[in-house]
Amino acid sequence: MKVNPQYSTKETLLELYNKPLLELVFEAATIHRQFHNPREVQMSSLLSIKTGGCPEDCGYCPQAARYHTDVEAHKLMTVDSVLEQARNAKANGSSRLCMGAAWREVRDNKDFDNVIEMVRGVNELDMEVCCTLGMMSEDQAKRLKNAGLFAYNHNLDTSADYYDDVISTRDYKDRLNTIDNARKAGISVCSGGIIGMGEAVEDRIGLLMSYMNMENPPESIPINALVAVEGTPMADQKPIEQWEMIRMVATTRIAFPESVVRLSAGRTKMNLEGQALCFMAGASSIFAGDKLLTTPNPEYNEDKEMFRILGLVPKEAFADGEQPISHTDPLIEARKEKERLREEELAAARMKAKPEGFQPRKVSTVE
Ligand code: SAM
Ligand code: DTB
Ligand code: SF4
Repeated sequence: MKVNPQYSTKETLLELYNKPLLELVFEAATIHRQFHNPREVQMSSLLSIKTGGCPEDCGYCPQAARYHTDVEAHKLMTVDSVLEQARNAKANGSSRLCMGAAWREVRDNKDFDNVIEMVRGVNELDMEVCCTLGMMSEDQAKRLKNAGLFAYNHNLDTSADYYDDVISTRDYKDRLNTIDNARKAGISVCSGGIIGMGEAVEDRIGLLMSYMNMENPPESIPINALVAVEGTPMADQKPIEQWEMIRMVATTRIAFPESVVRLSAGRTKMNLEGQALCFMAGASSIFAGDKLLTTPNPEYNEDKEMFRILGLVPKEAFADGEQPISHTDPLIEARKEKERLREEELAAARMKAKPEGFQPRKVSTVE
C-alpha cells in the first residue's frame, strides 16, 4: 500500500490533518507499526559539498547569492575530504549521507565528475548515499545511479499554488521533471517540503496531494520546519508551533504508509517531548550532527541522549527493503581481470625460472 486509499483526496486529507491531535497521533502510530519497526530511527548526515553563491531565488534559502546572509560561499569540496567526513558520520552512527550542492542544476563538467567519485566512495562505505544537486537530466541521473547513488533529494517544498510566492527562478514542472528523471534512472526518490513559510494549511495538503498524484510516490518524505535566516526574505516568519510539525508528520505517515517520513530541519526549536510525539506519529529518521547544510542542528550527544531516553535504536542502512547498490563497476571489474591475468603470467614466468623441486612456502590468505 504505497498510498492510503482512505485519504486520497484534498478533502479527506485536510480533515485528517485537522483531527483532534491525539486521535491523529494514535491513527498514525497504528499505521506506523504495521509497516515499520517503531523503535528504529535512521540517523542520516548532511554534508554541504558546495556552499552558497546559488543563482536561484528560493525565499527560504540562506545559500541564494542574491540575499545577504552570513553564509560564506565555498567551491566544491575535494573527494578525499568528503570521504573523510563520510567515515566520521558513519563512526557516529549515521547509515545515510546526503550531499548537498547549492546549484541550480547539474552541469556536465569536472565538478560533476568529482561528485561521481564521491558517490562511488560513499557507496563503498556501505552507507545509503543520497545527493541533492538541483535539477538534472535523465543521463546525469543514470551516471549517478551507475556510480552507486541510492537516493536523490529534490523537494517540491509546498503546493503548486503557493510555489510562485516562494521561488520565481524555476517552476513546479521543472521540479517534477527532475523527480521523473531520477525515477527513470531507477534511483530512490526523496522529496518533501517545508512548513512555516507563511503558507496555509491547504498548501501543506496540496504538497501531499502532489505526491498522492504520482504514479510512484517518494520512498522518503522529509518534513522541514523553516529555519528563518537573517538576510533571506523569510527572516521574519514567525516560528511554527511544534504541534504543527507533529500534525504534518502524522498526516504524511498515514497518507504514505510505506514511505520513510524524515523529521528534518527545525529540530533545534523543538523540545524532547515534541520530537517524541513525531517519532510516535511515524517519523523514522533525523539528520544527525551539529549542522544541517548551513544552519545549526542538535549535537550528536544530545541526540544520543534522546535515543536513550525514548528507547530508540539507530536504523541500519538499507533496512527499508531496498537493496544496496553493488560496488562492482564494469570498468573496475575489467581492470581487476587484467591485473589477475598479468599476475598469472608473472607467476608462470617465476615458476619457470625456479630450480627443480622448489616448494613455495604456504601463506594463509583472507579473501
Ligand atoms: N540546490 C538544491 C535544490 O534546491 O534542490 C539542493 C540544496 S537545497 C538547500 C535542499 C533543500 O533544503 C531545499 O529544497 C529546501 O527544501 C531545504 N531548505 C533550504 N533552506 C531551508 C531553510 N531555511 N529551512 C528549511 N529547509 C530549507
Ligand atoms: C531536506 O529536506 N532537508 C535538508 C536536506 N533535505 C537536504 C536540508 C535542510 C537545510 C536547512 C537549511 C540549511 O541548513 O541551510
Ligand atoms: Fe539554490 Fe537550492 Fe538554495 Fe534554492 S534551495 S537557493 S536552488 S541552494
